[in-house]
Amino acid sequence: MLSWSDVAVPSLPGTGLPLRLFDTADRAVRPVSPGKVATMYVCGITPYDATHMGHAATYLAFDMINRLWLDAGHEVHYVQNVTDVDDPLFERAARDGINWMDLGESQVELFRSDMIALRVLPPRDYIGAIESIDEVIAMVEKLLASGAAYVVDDADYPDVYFRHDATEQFGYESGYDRATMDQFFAERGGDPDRVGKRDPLDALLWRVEREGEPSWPSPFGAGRPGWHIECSAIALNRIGSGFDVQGGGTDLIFPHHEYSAAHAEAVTGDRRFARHYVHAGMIGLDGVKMSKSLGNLVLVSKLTADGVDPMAIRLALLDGHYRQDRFWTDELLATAQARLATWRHAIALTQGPDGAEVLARVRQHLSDDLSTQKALTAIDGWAAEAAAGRGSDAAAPQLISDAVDALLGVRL
Ligand code: 5CA
Ligand code: ZN
Repeated sequence: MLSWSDVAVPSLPGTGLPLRLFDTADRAVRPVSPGKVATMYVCGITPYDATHMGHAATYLAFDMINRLWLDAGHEVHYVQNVTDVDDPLFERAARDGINWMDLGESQVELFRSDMIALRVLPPRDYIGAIESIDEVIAMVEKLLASGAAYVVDDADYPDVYFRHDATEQFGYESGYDRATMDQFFAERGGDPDRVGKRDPLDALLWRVEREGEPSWPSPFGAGRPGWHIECSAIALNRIGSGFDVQGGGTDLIFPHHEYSAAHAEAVTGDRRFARHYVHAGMIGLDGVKMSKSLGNLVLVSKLTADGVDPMAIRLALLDGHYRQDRFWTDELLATAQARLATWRHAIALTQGPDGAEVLARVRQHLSDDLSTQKALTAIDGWAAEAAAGRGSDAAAPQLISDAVDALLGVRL
């Protein structure tokens, strides 16, 4: 699938600091230690509705990681999927009387334009579920051959399921107990009551064709992939087992990332699919999580169509810690708009306080589990001083402008 167009990143003097991030599996902030090429897989959208502030916040968090790696001298191999075959697409398309593939394509196109507006760096590989069906089939074959998967006892619909306990370490990513797993499995796309499964927590790998649903041929019957195996296959085939960061929102901790990891680990025999599991908090509106299924959405495209500067949206979303659940409010946007104007005024001045010192502090805050708010405050301090006529560093306005662009993704 076509990724979106590249975004220019100014180079900065010196190099960035090694990044430390909270790892969901280890439940601690610890160093990410990539090699020359840093590798990241972030779960992409299910394209049945446009980009809302929750999606935007999550992709911005991972864009920050991408930018910090580049600043620290790494090359970044970033992979993202698009879940372009799934029930919500069929339901929305049927409701609106359109073709589900056309719906997917149009929403992916809208997502791309929103990402470009927000200056999110594009993934190197942007891969649809439809494009990866052969990869999924190859993995399911391996899982069946090793006994990690089985065909349910159902003559009409012999779907293929994954034995959740196929690997010894299952459950390490979320750290949840069985009761919590059962609850989230049921709430987030699982089918605990499916007749013929050996255990309620076993997860769908291949769903054989049902009347009126799309299907692709496979050795285990025409059908379509389950959800978790899509991300296992796409990541494994591009950045391999033991890649640096697996990302998404906290709603993907379980079951999605637990099973993506377990499917891959059952195939490779490795104990850890990703070295860091990183999750962004949920963005809500008026007290509830923003979600396509609830329909309480603030869309990036709606705000930009109303004339809101996408850089203000970006600043608003960075004005909060990425791991914190938080709310989108008009006040948050107004604060960001004022901040953007203040910064733009300051970088248009002919001099200001020492820019290199501010850059060092911004790098330090961001490398500490993406402390974006502290980074914004550091820039605020510089801008206030510059506006007050203090400081005589003539190179500072350009340096700050470049640092804000390269590290925060905000073009002033
Ligand atoms: N296609 C799957 C992942 S393979 C999926 O979850 N798609 S999605 O469109 O529902 O979500 C895309 C990304 O946005 C996921 O990482 C999800 O965790 C994140 N997300 C969804 N809603 C919110 C929200 N309200 N706040 C923050 N992030 C959110
Ligand atoms: Zn995913």
